[in-house]
Amino acid sequence: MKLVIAPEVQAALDAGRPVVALESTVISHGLPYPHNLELAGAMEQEVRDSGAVPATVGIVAGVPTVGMDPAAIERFARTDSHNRPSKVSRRDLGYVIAAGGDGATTVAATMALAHLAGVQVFATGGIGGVHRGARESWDVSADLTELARTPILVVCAGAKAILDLPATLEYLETGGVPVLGWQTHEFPAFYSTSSGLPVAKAPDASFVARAWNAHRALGGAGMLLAVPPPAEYALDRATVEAAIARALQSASKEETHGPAVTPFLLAALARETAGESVRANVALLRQNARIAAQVATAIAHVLS
Ligand code: PSU
Ligand code: MN
Repeated sequence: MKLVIAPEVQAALDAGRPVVALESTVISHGLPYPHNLELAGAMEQEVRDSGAVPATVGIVAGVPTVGMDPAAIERFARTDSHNRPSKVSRRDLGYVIAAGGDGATTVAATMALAHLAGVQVFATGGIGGVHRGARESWDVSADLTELARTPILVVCAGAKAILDLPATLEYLETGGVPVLGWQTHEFPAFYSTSSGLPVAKAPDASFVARAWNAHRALGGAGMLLAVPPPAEYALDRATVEAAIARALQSASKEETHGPAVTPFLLAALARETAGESVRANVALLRQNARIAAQVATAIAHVLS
């Protein structure tokens, strides 16, 4: 299988300099155009400004790519319902590569490709998790099983608020996936800072680097660093919950299933909150890119 690693990314990896992977599903399915295109550029810039090299990951015309070029990123962003790269989770990688199409990688698929390239740190918004009603639907994101098997440190704002957060944390514990809170004892709820669920607190990037290295030395795989959204953009938890309840209702009315559920709910939530959820999403993604670069830098220092 051919794997393309951008020359700048390869050079950084060879020299032991920090690299941060970024996913492409959030570009093609997570945010509306043009917010998604601006965001993709802004995340790469945040990583650079903090001294690391960004590597946006996706399947470009059938080729798994770590470090997509601006033209490919723009193609993934300029989409509508008739023309959209497929959403590629771990199970879909082989198919999309064989078919030769464009594929936007989820957290799970991005982790798989980033690890293959030798990248250790990855910044995203919210991971997938256990869906509400999973007892009936069995809808548990492959992001969770990937975290249990692939050694990547994922910097996120927790799991998407549309999920069952307590069940998601239970699942991560079962998989041996550490969940650290960035300067907080509370698991963030993506759009809002508080979920009421406790996690272990990481005070700074060098602490995260040491915890990561110890976890890896002990045979652990994935790890989560959960960063609360910036306070000035965070939404009130009760408002978000009410909007989610309405979004879930329309999802069940329209009988949305499978991979379509997450994009459907995110779009419904954007409508329900008059775009406030999109502003919060963009702000937290940029912040996560910045903190991921600091952590990748700390890991590179500990190793050298
Ligand atoms: N969080 C967001 N926007 C997104 C996603 C997460 O704010 O678009 C994407 C990520 O790529 C994540 C995926 O891996 O949704 C999870 O989808 P599913 O629940 O179908 O596994
Ligand atoms: Mn799912």
